[in-house]
Amino acid sequence: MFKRILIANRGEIALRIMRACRELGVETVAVCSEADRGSSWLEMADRSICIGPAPANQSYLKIERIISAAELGDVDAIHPGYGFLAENSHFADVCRSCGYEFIGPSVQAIDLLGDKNSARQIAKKGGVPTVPGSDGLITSEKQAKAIAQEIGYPVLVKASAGGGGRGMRVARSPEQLGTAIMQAGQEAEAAFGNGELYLEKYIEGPRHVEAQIIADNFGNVCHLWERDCSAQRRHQKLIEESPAPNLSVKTRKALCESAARLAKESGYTNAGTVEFIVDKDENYYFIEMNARIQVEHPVTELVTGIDLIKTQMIVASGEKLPFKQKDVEHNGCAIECRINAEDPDHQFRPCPGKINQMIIPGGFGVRFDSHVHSGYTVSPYYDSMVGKLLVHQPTREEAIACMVRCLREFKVEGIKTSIPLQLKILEHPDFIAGKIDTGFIERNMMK
Ligand code: MV4
Repeated sequence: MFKRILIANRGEIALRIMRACRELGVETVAVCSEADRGSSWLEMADRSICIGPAPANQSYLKIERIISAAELGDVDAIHPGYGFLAENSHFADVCRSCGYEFIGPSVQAIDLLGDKNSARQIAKKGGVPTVPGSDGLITSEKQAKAIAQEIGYPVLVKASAGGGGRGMRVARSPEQLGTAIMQAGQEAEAAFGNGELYLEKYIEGPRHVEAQIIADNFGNVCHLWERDCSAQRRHQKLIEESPAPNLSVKTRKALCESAARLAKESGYTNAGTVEFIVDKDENYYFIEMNARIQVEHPVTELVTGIDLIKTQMIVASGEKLPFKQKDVEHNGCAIECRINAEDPDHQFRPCPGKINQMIIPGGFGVRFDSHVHSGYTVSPYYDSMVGKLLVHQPTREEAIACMVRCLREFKVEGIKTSIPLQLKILEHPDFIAGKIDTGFIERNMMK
């Protein structure tokens, strides 16, 4: 195991990693921006180093400064958390070239999966279901129209360099397809410097189901079952749960085994998430893979009893996975609400400011992963997520009841939060019935 690691992140996930390290006997070096200096989560590190001004591109995204801090702190490895540099293959490469293990997948795997078209090709090769569409990139409008004619409209034009909903255009007719290709291509070129596009049949109102996987450096790959993340608005997840409701055991098993196969096929190591969309008839299709630990990883920790951050550390330090697929259990139901500082009266825009008072719920099967407390000021410079409230109960019905109880118990004064919206979702008859797809929130909550 490592002696000391640097955490190239902030807030909730930095604290989560410090806690895991403390339990493993691994020392931690935290980095922070000037805006975060003095924050209480930094006190949980053995040492903290200020690496620059508040804007992330001058601190948390500045590779040279992070490497300087790693040298100063004399660490063995770097954990990137999520966001910031987590899926930057150049950063992973620099870390390893400088002699610091990057706690994540190989540079090759990040690049292979970061390109959505190549990820799709790998999935096909591994027999993982993909959405009907182009065999590779779109090379001309004429070719795209021929493919669309064959698979049928509506179709979705997607950027190879996209992901998380960026660089996508729906086309419902040949006329729209020309425009969609032009717009998606320009947007992708401007945002990613890569205008490559591919085509898929557009699946209307799908569920978003993702499978957690973890792999060691010896070819052992396990899936840790799935999470349903359909409760999102504008690609911001609000509620995640496991197991996915209203999904047959057969589909769940097949989807999760497909995810493990994709990881195996791509030579993937460390923790990752394979995203699928599931249609009304329970057909599931691979859409993309996230080469990082995700925000919602504790949902999986609760139902499997496996500490994902510790397991990341174990496999990154060159040890074998401490469990086999047959040992991975799935017990009960876990639900997570991402508590965001946002204003429901103004299109849910971020609502930074000082938390004057905060009362955190507790009780049986309740977990709150957060770096904030009464008196903490939520910075306008970073993500507006202030914490993740999780419950773990024997059944979904009990988990919903527990989460509703907790959300009502939660008191946050000084800033507005997503709590009222999450309460409304959890009390909606369709959510309670598990009838939820990616259009649910816009359809039911935005009136
Ligand atoms: C799709 C789709 C329908 N059909 N692909 C959005 C983000 C990116 N991960 C892929 N996304 C989608 N791809 C096909 N062929 C619908 C979405 C989609 C979506 C997917 C997952 C979670 C939320 C979503 C919200 C809107 C659209």
